[in-house]
Amino acid sequence: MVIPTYNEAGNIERLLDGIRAVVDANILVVDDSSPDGTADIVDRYAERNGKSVEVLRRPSKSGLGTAYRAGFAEALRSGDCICVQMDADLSHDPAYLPALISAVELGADASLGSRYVPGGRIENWPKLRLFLSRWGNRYAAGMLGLAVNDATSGFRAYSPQLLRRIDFASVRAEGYGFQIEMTHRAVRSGARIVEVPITFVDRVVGESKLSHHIINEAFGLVNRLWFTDRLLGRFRSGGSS
Ligand SMILES: Nc1nc2c(ncn2[C@@H]2O[C@H](COP(=O)(O)OP(=O)(O)OP(=O)(O)O)[C@@H](O)[C@H]2O)c(=O)[nH]1
Ligand SMILES: [Mg+2]
Repeated sequence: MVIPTYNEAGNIERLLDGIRAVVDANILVVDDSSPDGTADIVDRYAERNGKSVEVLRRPSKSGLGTAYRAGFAEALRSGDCICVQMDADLSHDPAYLPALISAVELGADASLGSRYVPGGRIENWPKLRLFLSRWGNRYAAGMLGLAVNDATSGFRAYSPQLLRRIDFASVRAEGYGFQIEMTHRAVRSGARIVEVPITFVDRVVGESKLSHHIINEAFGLVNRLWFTDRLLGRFRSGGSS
């Protein structure tokens, strides 16, 4: 399990307890020197609870995409394993982990915790935030032909074969863009993707890191991927499309 953190001191212990109550997994927290001491809290937690929890400390806040890449690379170094990602702010309920993981164990290449399939929900988001996320997802899926309902979800499981096949290390986007680009590469590689309905709860403790920059980056990325898809399509069809 790869969990990126920046200033999640008020959430991380509850999250680790929640995860360990439902799955037996190695947990890697990727922390960017959070000023609130998140990494030290994880280290103390690991001392009390054993070796299945570790923290990867990075020198400064470097964004979500680099945190996932570093985490997946570290996870795959220790061998082939299903890689799960989730936020540390308690928006993602560990109760969904068994469903996400077993979907991959049963043959899916990836499973997404989805807010936008029947049974999925969002609690406590302001209307503007809901609108942005819902229409952002529709735009990305429509433009790129993704055939998934929640391409920006940060709650996912990947098979090791898929992660290697899509060359995750070369994905450059951060934030929501990272999730979209990973989904795009997975779909283009012919991956079988399963969506598991989840109830997403807005964070109660700590601050959101969402910014205009992250939204602009995701929007620009979808347009860029749309354009390269068209170019590639032209080459493949001999310039006739
Ligand atoms: N290591 C690392 N983790 C980060 C960084 N930015 C965000 N995170 C973590 O990534 C997860 C998602 O970040 P959030 O701030 O919850 O962003 P979000 O979920 O897109 O937005 P909200 O729904 O408003 O909270 C959380 O666990 C954060 O602590 C970063 O630059 N580096
Ligand atoms: Mg969040």
